[in-house]
Amino acid sequence: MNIYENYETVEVTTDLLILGGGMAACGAAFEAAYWAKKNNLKVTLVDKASMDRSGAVAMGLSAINMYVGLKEGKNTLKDYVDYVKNDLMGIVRDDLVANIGRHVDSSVHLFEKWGLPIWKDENEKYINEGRWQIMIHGESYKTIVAEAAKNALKEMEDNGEYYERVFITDPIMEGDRCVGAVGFSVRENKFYVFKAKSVLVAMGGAVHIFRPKSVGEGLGRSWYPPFNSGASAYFTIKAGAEMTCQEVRFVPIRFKDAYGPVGAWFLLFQARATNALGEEYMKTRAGELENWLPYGKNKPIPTSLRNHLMLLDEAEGKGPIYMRTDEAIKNFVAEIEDKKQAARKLKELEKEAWEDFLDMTISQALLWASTDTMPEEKASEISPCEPYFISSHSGASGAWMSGPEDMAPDDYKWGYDNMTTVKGMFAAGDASGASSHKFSSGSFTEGRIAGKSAIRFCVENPEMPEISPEKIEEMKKTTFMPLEIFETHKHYSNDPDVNPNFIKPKMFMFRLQKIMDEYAGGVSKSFKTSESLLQKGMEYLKFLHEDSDKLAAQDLNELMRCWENRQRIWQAESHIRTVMFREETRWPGYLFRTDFPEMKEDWKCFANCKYNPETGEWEMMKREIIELT
Ligand code: SFD
Ligand code: AMP
Repeated sequence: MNIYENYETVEVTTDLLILGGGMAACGAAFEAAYWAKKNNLKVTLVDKASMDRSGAVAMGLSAINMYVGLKEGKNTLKDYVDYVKNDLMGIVRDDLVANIGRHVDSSVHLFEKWGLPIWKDENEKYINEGRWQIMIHGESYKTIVAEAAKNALKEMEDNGEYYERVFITDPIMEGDRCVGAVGFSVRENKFYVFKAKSVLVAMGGAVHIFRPKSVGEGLGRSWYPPFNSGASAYFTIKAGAEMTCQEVRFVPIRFKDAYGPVGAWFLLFQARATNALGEEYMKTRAGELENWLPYGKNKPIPTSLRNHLMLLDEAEGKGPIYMRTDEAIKNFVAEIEDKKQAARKLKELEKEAWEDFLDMTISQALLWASTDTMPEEKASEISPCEPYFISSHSGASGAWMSGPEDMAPDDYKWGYDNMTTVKGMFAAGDASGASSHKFSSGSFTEGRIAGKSAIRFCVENPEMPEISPEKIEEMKKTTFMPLEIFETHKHYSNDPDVNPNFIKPKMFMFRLQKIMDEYAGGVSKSFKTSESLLQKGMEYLKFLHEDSDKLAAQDLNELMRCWENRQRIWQAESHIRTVMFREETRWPGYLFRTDFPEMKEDWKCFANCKYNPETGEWEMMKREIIELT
């Protein structure tokens, strides 16, 4: 049986290939369209889902978390770089953060022009949630941004196009250059071969690598979107790109079970978080911050340290931990003497509290409704989530990037802005590392930077690379192998999910999550691990790698699930390897090395890794931190 022969091969030749349709990809398409038109070049975007509602912003958002306010004089670029650096305990690329920071405000102004409602005060000024965050009515945020990106491509006529519901699997390499990607339609019997002069990776971060807290009937619920499954990390690692900060996972504190974000409560509503005894761990445990200097004494206290203090309370059995929504709302109203005015303010706050979740985490509003929770009357539990890989929030994992020409130190640049160490391959958003706190607006902005730069690469490298047809045929076979395996063995047992000849993707995912949870410091281990646990985890991961050749798919949807898991294990492996390499604890509330429980000066550096596609070997390396003055 040769199932793959039933799938039509569709060849697409383009100049710039953008992978993903999220915030970074939309920014890339918007900007690249402008520069491509000037040079008569073609731009093609490919998303596994539908751009209107794909990626992390699918449900919408309630704030734009990166707005510097440079022109208004709200903050300086240095303020922003210092803030990000402190939050990541010193481990960031100043040049990348500053490059996004100096352009991000203009992206936000574009969003507003395209119709995104941003909260304004009586003087028409944006209303801030915190110093860097501005409030939006953002249920339709992604639809608005996607429309602008699609319009930019449509205006290019034959030179602009986007493919939706096409899942990207592997990079096409010719020598040391990335010259395209292959993938398959999740709806039609089609295999896609995209040939390009430059490729921009923006397929988001990774979820469901660690066992989630949501199991049983809640399975699938997570803070970050379950559809982002490590495609960016897989693609860049497999192409041989140097990766950075693969150990820096993000453990967000969220409203328990429905994963509602906490930012608006801490910053806008000024709520306190307390334990079951009513103690405020940020105060009672302040002494612990002395162990994490200089970061522990700076404001705001880094995210991983805030987590750490909460985890210490939990470890002593002082939970549940509560977000004191009731107290916060009452405090606002208590200051108002006029009763009518106070009632009006109460209604307004109630509305804002519900909108915060209806804008971006609808399930949290549903959980409140189903548990009779009126936030103005009853506090809600908060707790740490399972770890995610997302470099655009308070994590940092991703590809090691060439920095901006006019700012980056020599060691940080090797050609084009936002090019990875692989020729012709660019990255942005969650795909690029060491430039945290870019969020939705910064990811879009970084996409713009990378898109412009990737077009310049096409102009300066105009030859269309040759791709061997044999290689493509081999990739096609590999892509559809899970369907072949299922068809070959399906009659061996009477349950399509249980068969000694293959493994279904869901079972495979459970195995991966068990390994990561128990050996790499997941939720059940309170985010703690050690060399010996990691070694054991690597041993099991090796078996899992072998078993990935036996993944089986009953239909196209399951084929996608197979590939999602194939991609996840590469993110998992690079994580374990880098956690093992960094012999210290630097982000204690994300990951605690019990064998190296302290932060060390000689580890104030990047921990990078690189997979060699020729030999199959990994190389681990330290890279110096060079700060901008
Ligand atoms: O408060 C393939 N984020 C927030 N950012 C803000 O600015 N404000 C907020 O209020 C935010 N909050 C928030 C946020 C995220 C989530 C999930 C929630 C709440 C619930 C963060 C931003 O959303 C995030 O920084 C950006 O979206 C990152 O952009 P990008 O482009 O790196 O990732 P993406 O948007 O998720 O897009 C990924 C795309 O890749 C596609 N894809 N395509 C083809 N083949 C494959 N194999 C693919 N795999 C994935 C996806 O479909 C998608 O199009 S708060 O909580 O922090
Ligand atoms: P979150 O809802 O946790 O994703 O946070 C949204 C934004 O608020 C991000 O920029 C966070 O870094 C920031 N944030 C959340 N909680 C706090 C806090 N307690 N102190 C300072 N900043 C915070």
